Amino acid sequence: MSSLQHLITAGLLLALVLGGSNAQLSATFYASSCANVSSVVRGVLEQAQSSDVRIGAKLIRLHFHDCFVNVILSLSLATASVGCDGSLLLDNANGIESEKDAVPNVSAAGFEVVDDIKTALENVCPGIVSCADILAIAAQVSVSLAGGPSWDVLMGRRDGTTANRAGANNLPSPFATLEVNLKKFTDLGLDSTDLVALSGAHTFGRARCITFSPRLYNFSGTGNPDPTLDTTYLETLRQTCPDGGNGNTITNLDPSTPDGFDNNYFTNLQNNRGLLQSDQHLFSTSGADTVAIVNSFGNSQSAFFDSFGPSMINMGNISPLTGNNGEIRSDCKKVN
Ligand code: HEM
Ligand SMILES: *[C@@H]1O[C@H](CO)[C@@H](O)[C@H](O)[C@H]1NC(C)=O
Ligand SMILES: *[C@@H]1O[C@H](CO)[C@@H](O)[C@H](O)[C@H]1NC(C)=O
Ligand SMILES: CC(=O)N[C@H]1CO[C@H](CO)[C@@H](O)[C@@H]1O
Repeated sequence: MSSLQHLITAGLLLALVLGGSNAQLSATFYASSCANVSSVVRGVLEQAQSSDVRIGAKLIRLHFHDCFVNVILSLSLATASVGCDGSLLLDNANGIESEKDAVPNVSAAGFEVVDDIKTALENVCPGIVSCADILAIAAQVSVSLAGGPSWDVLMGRRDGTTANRAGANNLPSPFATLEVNLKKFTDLGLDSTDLVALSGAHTFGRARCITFSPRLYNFSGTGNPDPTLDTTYLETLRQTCPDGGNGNTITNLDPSTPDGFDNNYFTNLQNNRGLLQSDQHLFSTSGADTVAIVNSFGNSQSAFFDSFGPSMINMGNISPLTGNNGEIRSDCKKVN
């Protein structure tokens, strides 16, 4: 073979390897089996939103947690739930160690609405749409209902039959350094742009005082507040979260437009008004490549919107089960 042929062969092999894990995810996966899937999800979410303005934030966070089970910690790759496979939704039963019980998950919510979506879909196309895909579709519909960008959701994931508590406990932490959290993304094939764009989901939803109150009173054991925190915002947050008060009190992740999906999360960071320490690190870690990305998204909402969908697709591509692997659960809380 000529060196050109070698090059082409190598390129084809590489494409096969890279494309192999998600070859069957497609924007038209349900075109003939459940063409109305998106509008059914949208209908249930519009209804749910009328009684819970936070539901969209809850649902996109479920998709993130579902996808982010850390592969490295899995003891048995053959059976462990790695990636976007709906395992997060399983209740404890028959040897399933539910991810719902993992530490970062104590505030995860929205499970009832996932069940409502599943019921609505089983009524129109029984046994067709996986719970893992429901989370991916619900994430996109939630962003779009809150005024954010649209993107073509890739579908065709199947549901896992095991859950993995060790992995779920390895989710990124609000108290970790940028370096540690970025590594959790790069380990899963995501990059700095994905980390910054996806963190932009903190443009809506709420966080509990315990997830940021060390910044307000005793930052890193210094006895002082986090010096990167804007002093006016610090005073506001101290009123919401008094020292030694109820750690479960919630506040807006984006104080400027709490329920809208926009780029204010990034302008907040530029003004030292990031709520979580991990949010502010994206802008305040000196020399980090994330600083320029925050600036680009803070200065241009369309730059953020253009990146958000592709990064959601990258996240949704983390080790899905496809083909004959896994199953289509008929109840998202239980394996069939
Ligand atoms: C470095 C990565 C991340 C860290 C450290 C982080 C941390 C957190 C924390 C601590 C909370 C508050 C939870 C509580 O009150 O118990 C939260 C809420 C939230 N997170 Fe993240 N997160 C990260 C990435 C993401 C990503 C990638 C998404 C989605 C694409 C996301 C979406 C959300 C949403 C929407 C909420 C609000 C949920 C609600 O209102 O119920 N986060 N996050
Ligand atoms: C699709 O679903 C929506 C929302 O549930 C419903 O209004 C519409 O009639 C459905 N269309 C078809 C063709 O089933
Ligand atoms: C702050 O935290 C450090 C380390 O945990 C502790 O030794 C110190 O007593 C705390 N200071 C205050 C004022 O609570
Ligand atoms: C919504 C949900 O299922 N949350 C669970 C998270 O984990 C705790 C235990 O660690 C459960 O009590 C919650 O029900």
